[in-house]
Amino acid sequence: MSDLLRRLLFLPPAASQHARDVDSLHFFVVITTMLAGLAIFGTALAFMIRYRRRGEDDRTPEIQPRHWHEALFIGVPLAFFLVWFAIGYPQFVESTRAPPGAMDVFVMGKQWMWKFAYPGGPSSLDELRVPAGRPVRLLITSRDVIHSFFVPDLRLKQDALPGRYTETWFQADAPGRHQIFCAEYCGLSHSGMLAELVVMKPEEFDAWIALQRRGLARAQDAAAVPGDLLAAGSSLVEQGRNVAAVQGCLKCHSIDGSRHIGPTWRDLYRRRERLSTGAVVTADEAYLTRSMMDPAAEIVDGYQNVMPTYQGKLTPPEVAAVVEFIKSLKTPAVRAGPSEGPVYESTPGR
Ligand code: HEC
Ligand SMILES: [Cu+2]
Repeated sequence: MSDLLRRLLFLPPAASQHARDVDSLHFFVVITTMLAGLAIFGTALAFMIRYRRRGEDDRTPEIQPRHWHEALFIGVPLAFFLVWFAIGYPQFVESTRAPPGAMDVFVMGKQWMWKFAYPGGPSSLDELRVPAGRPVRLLITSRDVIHSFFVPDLRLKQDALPGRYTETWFQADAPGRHQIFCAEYCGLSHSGMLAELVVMKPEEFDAWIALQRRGLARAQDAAAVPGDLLAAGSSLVEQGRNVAAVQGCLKCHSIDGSRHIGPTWRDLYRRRERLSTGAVVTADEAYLTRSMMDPAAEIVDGYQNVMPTYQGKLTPPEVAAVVEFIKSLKTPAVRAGPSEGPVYESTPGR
């Protein structure tokens, strides 16, 4: 049934549960509006015949609709709307909250390509590799204009905004390849801003990312170019540490838990932070980015509004690196040594 509808509506294959849920909602909306449209059309046709003018002196009497007519006209569409909302809203909420343990991938759009950075530092251009059957959280930003990350097969579309992070997540069903588009007109080669999502068997993905990390380590040993804050080869966390040191963040922020001119970065990530307005926010990626771009907008309770803005001073990749650095400053819970195999940055508390 849904396969038939999918073909009738020219929809691409659905590569995740989320895609199937979106399709169900889509089919439901299309079918109910078609039925309602047909019913209105049918009624109009029946009335045309039944109440046609039968003679020269045939006059229509004035008709006043009854109250229950009015109630029906308002109530039925409203009921439909509420049903759509009841199906659609939970889907929307689910699509914005990655499950705990999702693997984080940083996505950066730029004219006219997509760059992906994986946990531990490896990155790739115009090709996003992910394991099948595991949740992947995308932290999306742009380094120039607004782009939009769009994977039709996953029914996934999220804007990429300069100086800000947006997030979304997905879990692909099975190994395969899917087209990625930019869905926000962004300049001359917008239509060529293509990338590919490669869903791999989980074992193959683990092997691939391990290989990438080893390659990185070797490149690091071969000495990174001094002076380049985002030296190719160093991990995001390392890059973030450099950026923070060079930009002078560490003059005001400590990383050891002690209070300085600004709050410490130790255990800052996902901390519940009380603001001077009394509001409490969770220090997630979006908050950390805002804190650098527009520090005056949210002042941490008990601190002065003295932090300068870094809008325009930090490039989006540098911001991503600092965010990763801050995220790495977690006091470890009791944990036995470095574990074997891939370690995914997880998102506790979600
Ligand atoms: C002149 C001192 C100073 C410098 C330099 C500075 N900050 Fe801050 N920062 C502060 C103060 C004070 C606050 C708390 C008040 C506020 O929220 O604006 C703060 C708040 C923050 C917060 C929110 C912290 C929290 O606990 O919620 C982040 C994140 C942050 N800064 C990042 C940075 C980064 C990244 C840099 C360097 C690129 C930097 N800061 C440079 C003084 C500074
Ligand atoms: Cu674009």
